[in-house]
Amino acid sequence: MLTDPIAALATPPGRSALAVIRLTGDGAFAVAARVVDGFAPEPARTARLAAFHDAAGEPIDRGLYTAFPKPHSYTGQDMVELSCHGGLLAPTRVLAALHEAGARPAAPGEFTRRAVLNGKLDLVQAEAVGDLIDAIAPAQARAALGQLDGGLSRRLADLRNALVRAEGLLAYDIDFPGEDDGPVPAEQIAAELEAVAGRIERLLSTAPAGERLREGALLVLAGRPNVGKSSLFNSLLGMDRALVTDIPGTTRDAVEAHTDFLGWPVRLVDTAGLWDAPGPIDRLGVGVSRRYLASADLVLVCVEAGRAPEPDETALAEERPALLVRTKADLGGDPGDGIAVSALSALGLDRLRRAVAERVFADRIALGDLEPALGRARQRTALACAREALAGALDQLRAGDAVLVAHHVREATLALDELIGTVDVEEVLDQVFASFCVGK
Ligand SMILES: Nc1nc2c(ncn2[C@@H]2O[C@H](COP(=O)(O)OP(=O)(O)O)[C@@H](O)[C@H]2O)c(=O)[nH]1
Ligand SMILES: [Mg+2]
Repeated sequence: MLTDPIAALATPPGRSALAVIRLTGDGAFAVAARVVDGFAPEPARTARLAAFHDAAGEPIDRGLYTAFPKPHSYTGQDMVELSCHGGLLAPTRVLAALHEAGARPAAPGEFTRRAVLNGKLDLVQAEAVGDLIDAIAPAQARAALGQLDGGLSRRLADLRNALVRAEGLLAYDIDFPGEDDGPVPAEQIAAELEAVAGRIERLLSTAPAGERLREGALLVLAGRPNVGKSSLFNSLLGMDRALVTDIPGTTRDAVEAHTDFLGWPVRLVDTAGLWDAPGPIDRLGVGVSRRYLASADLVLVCVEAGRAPEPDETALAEERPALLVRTKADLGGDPGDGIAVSALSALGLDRLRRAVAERVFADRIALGDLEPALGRARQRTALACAREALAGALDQLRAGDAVLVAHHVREATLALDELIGTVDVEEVLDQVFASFCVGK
């Protein structure tokens, strides 16, 4: 159990009005008392103004501190939050003073990890904390908040309870075959297991949309040189990221940028295109384009308005999820059935954004904001594991081997336990918290 006192900066380093430092663990209040003048843990959860000083008594800053006696804190342990002035010096010195006073530097995600270990959050909620911090689009933040509120956790807990109930029925069947009530009919157990398997299947079906939402949909701009891909890329981002010239083949490498379309997260990629690669570097660029195209959630096939798409362009639009975009519409060419846009006049950009969002997030939009979805491979893998185990249980039920049925149901329960984090699996925790920042 992680209980020793730790301290870390909870806000990003650099020039700012304020900075927040967190301190938690056994003895956190004693550590705080060595740095904060007149420190007292009571009244709890009440901000108070105090002077902060180092071990030698040298004043560092004046700021607010709030004490959270356990278990009513983020980590479930005694905790203190100090806010001091921002900038390079004050936060670093307050933190150094806390370290000198007996707290060690926190590891990435260690505060949230302790919250999980103390039952304040489950692992799925802890992942949501990370997702909320990393969110760049409102739809991502909404999904993360729903998960933090327990939207997904409650579903998983219901599934787990149903499995434990089935385990109970099975134990009854095995242990007390001679009881008056008789063993539980196999059909009843099969019906319960099938119901759980069906619910797991439905959750699993949310994974593609959920992962696309968490990671951002991959949109790849493709088309002949000079059709205006880089210009469109820049206009959609609202800044000049990619080079634009009238020289064909200007873009050779792929340029990727995150943004949101009407609140939905996208990763927009400008590529060299697929055609006319005169030199070796251009050909490399074409190779990169192909790899991006292969993993794209949607390809924006760009063809100038007024020019009929060539057969290869039509083929590109047809062989994968794609949208036909007619560029340079300000020049007056006929856009046909594609979406007419102009990077120059911004014509059609919002229509394009809407069409893309509605297309790539159709599943998620249909599901509604409040329905939980699986956003991470870890969640998908664990549920797939539970699904396999349940399929095994149903097979054994048909074969009439109650002991093996119970074994497989237990496996399914364990997969859910690992997912929720009710069993202390060190590697799982390491994996989840590796990407966290130190103050979280
Ligand atoms: N009139 C007009 N010209 C454009 C538009 N978009 C791009 N261009 C011009 O077309 C040329 C090629 O643009 P670029 O974005 O580099 O095309 P790419 O090779 O497909 O990336 C440049 O001279 C741009 O100024 C547009 O919407 N309208
Ligand atoms: Mg270009």
